[in-house]
Amino acid sequence: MKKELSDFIRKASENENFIKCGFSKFEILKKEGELLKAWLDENRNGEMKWMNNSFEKRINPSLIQEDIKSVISLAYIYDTPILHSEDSNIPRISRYAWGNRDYHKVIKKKLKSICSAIESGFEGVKTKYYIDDGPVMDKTWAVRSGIGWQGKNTNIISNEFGSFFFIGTIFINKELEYDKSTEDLCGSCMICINECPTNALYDEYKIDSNLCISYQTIENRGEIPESINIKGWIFGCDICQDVCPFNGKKIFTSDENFFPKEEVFNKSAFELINFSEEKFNKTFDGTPVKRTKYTGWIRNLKKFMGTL
Ligand code: B12
Repeated sequence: MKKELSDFIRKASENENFIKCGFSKFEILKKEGELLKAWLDENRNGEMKWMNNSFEKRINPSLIQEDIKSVISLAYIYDTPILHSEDSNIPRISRYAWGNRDYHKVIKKKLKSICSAIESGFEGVKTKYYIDDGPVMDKTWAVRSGIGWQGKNTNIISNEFGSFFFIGTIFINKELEYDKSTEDLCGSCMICINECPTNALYDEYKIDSNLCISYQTIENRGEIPESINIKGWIFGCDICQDVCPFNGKKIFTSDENFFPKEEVFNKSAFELINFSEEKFNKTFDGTPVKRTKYTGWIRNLKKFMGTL
């Protein structure tokens, strides 16, 4: 059953175009939990207080589903060969968010289809799936499942595919053929740390969200501190991934959902700031950019234009 089920899941994930699928044994995340607690105690999560509130579930998913035996981690590439304009007057939206559809929706549908196939193919199997939408440590499980290692920029990096991929997580009540964790290949490289313009990567493998351009332009609901230069980014930031040597592999998605939205791609700040609230809502409906709301959109563009 173990082999048959594992093979079935690998095949189902391939059918949904995940580039990697790995399995790990379910355990309470003791060591990672301590690191997460230290991070939260130092307020490195900024105003993302939902991370404190769900701490116990994050380190012990059996509080979400009682009988978990294994964790399935899946990687879905979102990188495309399209490049941002080199013109520094053109604002940038990060690659994961510049497309036509929100990854939560796209990936959720795929995870749902995999889970339905597993549950109808094997009696007594129960699953629960997440894609950055629950109290789950997606990266920790991905490391344990052999998807990649956690790099110094804190993202999960695969030697074969780089790091421009989303991570889906499935909990399952059966044992599987577990994968080995992969070796950390960051070595003595410090490029991401040296290139982060706000020093958000305050130490190797450690990030302070308060200083991260991604946090400031997406999650922060208040003003962006004067001391933070958003370096041309108006939603998210890709600098620590763009400079990573493992991202030169040119492995791209063919999923249309993640190609840039024409109406906004490489458009001037003047054009973008003139969007009415109605136009903003219509343009970004069903995309990650909606998360910052119209007020965040205008705030980020004003900051970009130096008028904030
Ligand atoms: C909160 C959050 C953020 C926050 C905090 C970022 C962070 N690094 O945690 C902010 C808003 C800044 C953010 C930004 C981004 N995010 Co985000 N985010 C999350 C979220 C919801 C939780 C992550 C979490 O638990 N953080 C808690 C802290 C404690 O974790 P950590 O930084 O990994 O810290 C660990 C290390 O420091 C480690 N550690 C400490 N010392 C040492 C020493 C060594 C040697 C090692 C190996 C480790 C280690 O211990 C800590 C605990 O495990 C996840 C989705 C999820 N549910 O998991 C997505 C997620 C991490 N984000 C994702 C993405 C794509 C991004 C962005 C690229 C988006 C963008 N372009 O703007 C940026 C990347 C910025 C960056 N360098 O991390 C993807 C990452 C995919 C991948 N390949 O890794 C995820 C997994 C979503 C998904 N399911 O696909 N994000």
